[in-house]
Amino acid sequence: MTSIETAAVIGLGYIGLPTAAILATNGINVIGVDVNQSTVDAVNRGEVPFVEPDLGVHVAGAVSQGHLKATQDTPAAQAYIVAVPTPFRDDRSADLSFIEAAARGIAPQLQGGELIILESTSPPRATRHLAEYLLDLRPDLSLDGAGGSPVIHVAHCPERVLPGRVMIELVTNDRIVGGLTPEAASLARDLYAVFCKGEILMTDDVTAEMAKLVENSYRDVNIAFANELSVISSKLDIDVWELIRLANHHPRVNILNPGPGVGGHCIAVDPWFIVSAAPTESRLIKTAREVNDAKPGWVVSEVVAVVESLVHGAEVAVLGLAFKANIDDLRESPAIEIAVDLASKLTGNKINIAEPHVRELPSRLQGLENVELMDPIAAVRRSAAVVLLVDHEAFRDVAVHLDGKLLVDTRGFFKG
Ligand code: SAJ
Repeated sequence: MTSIETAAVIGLGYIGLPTAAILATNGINVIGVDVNQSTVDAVNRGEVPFVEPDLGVHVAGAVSQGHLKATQDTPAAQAYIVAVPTPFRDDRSADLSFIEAAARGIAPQLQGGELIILESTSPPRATRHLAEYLLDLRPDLSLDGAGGSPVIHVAHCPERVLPGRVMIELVTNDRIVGGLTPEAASLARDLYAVFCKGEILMTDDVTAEMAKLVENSYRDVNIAFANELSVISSKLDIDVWELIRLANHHPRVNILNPGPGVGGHCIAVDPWFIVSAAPTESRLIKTAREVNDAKPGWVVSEVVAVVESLVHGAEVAVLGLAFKANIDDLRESPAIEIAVDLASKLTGNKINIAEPHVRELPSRLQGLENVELMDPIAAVRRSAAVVLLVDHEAFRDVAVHLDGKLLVDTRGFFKG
């Protein structure tokens, strides 16, 4: 049983808001903190500023019961959960400035006894950095009570939920809790046990940080294998989907799906944190990143070759901009890279983009003369070539309109 009654969640994004909502619907008084006033206002109205199944019901319920409210200012609380972005810099090292900004908000509120959990995906030793940063701001506190000083408890608890299934996986996934001290790990375990029905596994902070990075790198390496097979298969003129389907009949083979590249803010980012921490040793992990990052460029050259075989001025349908199926998240999306590149390479062709999960084109595609957002069937009907970039269910309906058109199906969507 946790003794924590009040928790502040710093960062109300794709992870922070679901975590705040699930804690609140399980009886914890939660104050969500975000720098963005429109996010704060939306949450206080019981609304969710992005698409995630079932999250709206949780937020609306928690706000109406008075268990969840949002503010721009970090309040006093017994626990702080930091769920802010950790992007990478140009040199691919992690940018911890959002974590430091969160710490500057928390530090003045600390009295001793608080639990501070870093949830953001972080490079090795980021949790230690957060603790040291807090203690620099508050030298009257300590991690071990040395000299009778009040203690703060610092832990890392990486999130591992899959966008699109967040509200289910928050409850059912196992969780890793890494404490700077065993007591910090126990306190964090007790807090997550309020809503987590999976196993809660305790370790130290750096192992917890690495576990999260390793999970996403494992997936990245396996997707890179599939993507490499798709390029090899194209060269050998064989169907990669059939190849993988056949190979996967082996009881110990499970090849993932090739695609237009790896997107999202996790799998395409996290492996770099490992590479940055151990550059000489991370050879496979680095190569996998490079293979996946090269895939959008390869798709563009395939599409350009197809379009060159068509009559001059033929229109091209591009289906999907999101980073994966059935979500509205366009961050780090290879589909956008491809669409932008096609628009600049195929200036004599109209690019008809369909993305049923957004109402307007992202800024990088706005104002381009040869690009228009339209509904999927209209896009396909007008076009001589069709490029499927995202396997949104909403695109099933276009299958009957593909006859006579040249198809570049980067996901094998129309095979299934
Ligand atoms: N993809 C492929 N082929 C595949 C699987 C995925 O090309 O066979 C592509 C997707 O289209 C997408 C990208 O990879 O562009 C990533 O998609 P994903 O569904 O594999 O993963 P994410 O980024 O949505 O979420 C991942 C998850 N990590 C793992 O599955 C190991 C999730 O559990 C993590 O919580 C999340 O990263 C995170 O926040 O780190």
